[in-house]
Amino acid sequence: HWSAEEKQLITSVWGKVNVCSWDGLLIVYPWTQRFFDNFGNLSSPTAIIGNPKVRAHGKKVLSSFGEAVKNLDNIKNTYARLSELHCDKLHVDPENFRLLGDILIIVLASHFARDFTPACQFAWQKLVNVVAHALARKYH
Ligand code: ZNH
Repeated sequence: HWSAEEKQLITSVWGKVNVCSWDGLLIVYPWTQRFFDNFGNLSSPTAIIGNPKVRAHGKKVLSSFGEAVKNLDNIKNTYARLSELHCDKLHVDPENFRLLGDILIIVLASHFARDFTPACQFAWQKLVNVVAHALARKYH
């Protein structure tokens, strides 16, 4: 559950996000690339950053993440269908949701620098944990 301050910290930062942490995931944790063998050339960081399919997918994931920001009090239900999809169809190990959350925080912190206060870090850490948990919920 969220305090008014946490909600404010999350939405204020989210409103300014225009960076893509998806490339970061594929670069920092290269084994995550194996889910995207139909995306073409991922052989180097330059290839990843320049790859239009990676870019499109990053946008998709980030905008889906935005649904959590909009529905802070109902994240579980928001991701119920996606949790099933990632488990049953895509077979993505839920550990990867945690990795993506970590990268998102690092990207936000480096982007917002002094505005990324400890209180802000805390609220975002909580959010990425709740999202990862909600996405992992339908795994069995
Ligand atoms: Zn994911 C897909 C979201 C993470 C892998 N995804 C997807 C989609 C979405 C998402 C929305 C689309 C769906 C449809 O179409 O229906 N994700 C998401 C989110 C997150 C994620 C929100 C967090 C936050 N994913 C993830 C990770 C991984 C993944 C981490 C690994 C590494 N996904 C995936 C895949 C897919 C998806 C593989 C499919 C793609 C294609 O297209 O093929």
